[in-house]
Amino acid sequence: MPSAIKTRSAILYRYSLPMEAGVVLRNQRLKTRDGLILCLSEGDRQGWGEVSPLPGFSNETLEQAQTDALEQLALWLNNTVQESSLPSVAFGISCALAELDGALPLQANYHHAPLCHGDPDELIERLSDLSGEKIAKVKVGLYEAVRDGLVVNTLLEAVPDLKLRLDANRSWTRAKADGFAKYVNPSHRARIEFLEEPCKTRDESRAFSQETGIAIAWDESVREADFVVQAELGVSAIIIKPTLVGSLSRCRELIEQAQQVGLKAVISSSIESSLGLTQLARIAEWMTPKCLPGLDTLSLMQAQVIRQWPDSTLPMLSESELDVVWRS
Ligand code: OSB
Ligand code: MG
Repeated sequence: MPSAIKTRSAILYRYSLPMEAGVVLRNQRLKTRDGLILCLSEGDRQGWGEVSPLPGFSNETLEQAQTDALEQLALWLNNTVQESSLPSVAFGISCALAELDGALPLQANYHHAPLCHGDPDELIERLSDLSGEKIAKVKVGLYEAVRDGLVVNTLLEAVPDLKLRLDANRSWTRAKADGFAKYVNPSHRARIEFLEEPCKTRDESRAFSQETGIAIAWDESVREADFVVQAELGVSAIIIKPTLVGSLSRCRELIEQAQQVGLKAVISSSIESSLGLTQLARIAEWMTPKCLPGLDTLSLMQAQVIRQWPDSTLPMLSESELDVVWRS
């Protein structure tokens, strides 16, 4: 409809948010989280999306994402959308288009697995305020594997209805992973919903799981070229980080493949701003309604952007406080 084309407009914003001191990702300190926010308008409807490649995880840089996002916006204004090859751009544009079409439901799953970075007492405190299913996520592999094992054992002992998700980010050798497992009481192991990527290779992780009875999940592997979604002994879930995976339809495809073979699909954050994070909560409710998403990353930032995460008291940056990169 040519008349609809005339009413289209787009804005691209850029944000830079200070992070809490000490957020370290893959051995690099993240002092600020930088990203792009786009707003598509058509008639009186709007759709927003976030394009924030994550340093150390995304293959594209923010500069590359910005160049590509600008091309995509120009294409959209010309009514010739095509999916970007950069996952962060494909994700952000597809969210904005889905909002514009009313395809992304407003209902959201704001329950998420609280993230523990080391202090078990602080986690136990937070769990006591939690309503519903008690699932927490603990980052392991940062300190001694033995200490991680003791922390996990202590948590499972202290909170009888707790289930844990653990994440080692491929930091262990088989020997270290075994050192961890040794300290986790075998009768508690079934309450480890999964341990993400314990070892440096997938083969080592599979063998670890089969020999210890601790379920594992694929996260980094999902983004590797040779990865195939399949049922495997000891594997209980795949982690889906849409900013690293791509468009909503690509995410949907992975989720369906996982569900078909009996794997959980867990929507998870790549440290998006509150705008992207609230959309991930909506995507989780929409596409994985029975599964708690991994979205406990807002507290790593010192501000929110445009959309409020429920109950967050962080200050909010509005549109007028963001830098405009480009507007049509
Ligand atoms: O290791 O899974 C990770 C966030 C950014 C980059 C990598 C990771 C994460 C998270 C997100 O852990 C939180 C979650 O999955 O619960
Ligand atoms: Mg992970």
